[in-house]
Amino acid sequence: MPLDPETRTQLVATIRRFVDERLIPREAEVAETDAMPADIVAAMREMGLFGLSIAEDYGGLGLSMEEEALVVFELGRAAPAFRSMFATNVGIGSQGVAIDGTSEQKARYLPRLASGELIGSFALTEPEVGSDAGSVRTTARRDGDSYVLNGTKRFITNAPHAGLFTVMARTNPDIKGAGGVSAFAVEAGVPGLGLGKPERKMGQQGAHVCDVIFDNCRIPADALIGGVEGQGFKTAMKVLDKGRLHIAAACTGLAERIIDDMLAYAVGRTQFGRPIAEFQLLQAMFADSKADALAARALVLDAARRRDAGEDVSMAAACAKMFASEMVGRVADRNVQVHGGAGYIRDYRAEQLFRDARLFRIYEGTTQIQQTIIAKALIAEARAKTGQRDRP
Ligand code: COS
Repeated sequence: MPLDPETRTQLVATIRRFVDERLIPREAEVAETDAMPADIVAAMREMGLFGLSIAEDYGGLGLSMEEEALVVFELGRAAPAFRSMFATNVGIGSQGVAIDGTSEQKARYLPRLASGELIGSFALTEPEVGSDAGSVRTTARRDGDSYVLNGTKRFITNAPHAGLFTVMARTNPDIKGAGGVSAFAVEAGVPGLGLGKPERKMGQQGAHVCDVIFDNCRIPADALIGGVEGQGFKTAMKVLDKGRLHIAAACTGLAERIIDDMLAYAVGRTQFGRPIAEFQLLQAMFADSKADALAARALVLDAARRRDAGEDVSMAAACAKMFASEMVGRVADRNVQVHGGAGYIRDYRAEQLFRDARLFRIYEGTTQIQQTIIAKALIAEARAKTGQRDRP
């Protein structure tokens, strides 16, 4: 059920206040300590942020994609590590079960993911498998009432905190590509599941990433998401279609915040006897940044509404993710430039947000993968229109 306009406005305003009053003032502390304060996580739980996208029947807020985007525009204004804390529960760490899980799997996991009691993580990437997601090497061998998992997953966001992993593993070694992959809901703490040490990253301190290692890890057969083998790659792609819209919304929010920072600095800083905001070369940067952010907002909302209407938005989500992540990179770079020497100094936020924003062009599919998805869809459309076969 879509929220009525008044509730929606209130929700967005509440989140904006939370970001301004509770999150932005703690950015330096989180970046310094590389830890998320317990009181912030508790407040996020209380506000229902872990369950934004999970259906109300399972204790979530059950937001539509458009509503989620509006909320994430606001949340995206804080340093991205804050959003990362609950984002896997809203997106890639819950949606495998939410979209394709059996009713037992949904009942078992979604309420605890929605409340934030359980952190969900998405385990697709491997040391040898990144963009080529169909060539997963982790194996899941059926053995009676169990599957036995072997392999390593790499750079898994929130893995150090996770209680539940959505794991893509090959159940059919005879099918080399996507069709041999299945998705599993794997609980943390099962024997044979180990974690690597948290990685040291370029940015987003406070968000944690590590390897997940399966060494003869035995899980019950009913952990197979949806109960059907060979569907795991498609589950992952559906999860990522939604995830990419969420990321695009986060990029948009961050760009809008950075534009505010850029202007606040430029009206206060004087050179040549005038605020630097009065110089036209800088004004071009403000204008380009504003147009960039507005375009991303429009792109995200259009794709979100179309997803809510039941359309296939793979291509639109790829366009939104590609544009918004590249866009926030440009805006973050201009902000460093506007700040001049101060843009390179840790005590100002410009350099942190520049480093933080860099990840958006990489995870949940690089810009180059988004381009591939868009081009493939366009070529398929053109072939359908012209009646051309796939290959002459
Ligand atoms: N939704 C549902 N099904 C989808 C789909 C989608 N968005 N995209 C593809 N599929 C289906 C296809 O229809 C096809 O099904 P059939 O075999 O029944 O025809 C199957 O999945 C394989 O699709 P395809 O041949 O297009 O797969 P490719 O191996 O060419 O891979 C890309 C496509 C490159 C787009 C995919 O591997 C990808 O997204 N890679 C990036 C992964 C990523 O984002 N990694 C980041 C880590 S997660 S943080």
